Amino acid sequence: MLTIYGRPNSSNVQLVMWTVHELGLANERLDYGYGHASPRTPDFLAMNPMGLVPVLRDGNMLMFESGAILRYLGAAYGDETFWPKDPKLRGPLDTWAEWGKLTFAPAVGGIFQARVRTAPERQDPAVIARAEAALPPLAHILDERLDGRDWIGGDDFTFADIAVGHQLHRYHEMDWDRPDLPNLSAYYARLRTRPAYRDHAMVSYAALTGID
Ligand SMILES: N[C@@H](CCC(=O)N[C@@H](CS)C(=O)NCC(=O)O)C(=O)O
Repeated sequence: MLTIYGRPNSSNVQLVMWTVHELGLANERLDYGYGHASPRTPDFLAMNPMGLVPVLRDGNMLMFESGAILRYLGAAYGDETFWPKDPKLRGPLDTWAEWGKLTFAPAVGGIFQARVRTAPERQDPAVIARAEAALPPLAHILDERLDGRDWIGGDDFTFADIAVGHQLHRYHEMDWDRPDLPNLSAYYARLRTRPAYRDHAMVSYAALTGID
């Protein structure tokens, strides 16, 4: 039994919960983080000194950092398609997983922070404009990657789709000037056919609106 500590409206918790359910793993999720139990108590800090969610417990093992958790779950429980053992097959997928987590997700997060989390009276048009300028070039890169491919790697759904796709709900739901990108739209439609995505990555962020 896996235990995941983290609130369901955290995008990083969503990444982990989507993975766990995509792989069909027995789990329990405990509500920690903003609006829930504090992740800054000594007990929680002993699990993650950053005081952030998600944290994963698998038996006696503890992990934080959602990207590392995704890779652990893939290596421990994924099949050859989801997590290829051959480094030459996994390397290109991991390239996109890293890009999704370290480049694309922060750019989505920039708009999310500026437009959603920041209360209207504290929103700064210059910050919003900068955030909205940063994302379209990355979305075009993703759209090109998806040209002729159903999934990030090609024909099969893999861990890379989770690292890239977990932010696409916010990408499509936020009120911003989204570019018209047909491959990306079709990819998002494909993601939405997956029950684990619908249940764990398409979570309302209403409770985060205007909190900063
Ligand atoms: N790099 C970390 C970032 C974790 C992170 O920033 N978590 C946020 C939620 S997405 C958090 O814990 N916020 C404070 C809180 O909810 O109390 C990861 O990928 O796991």
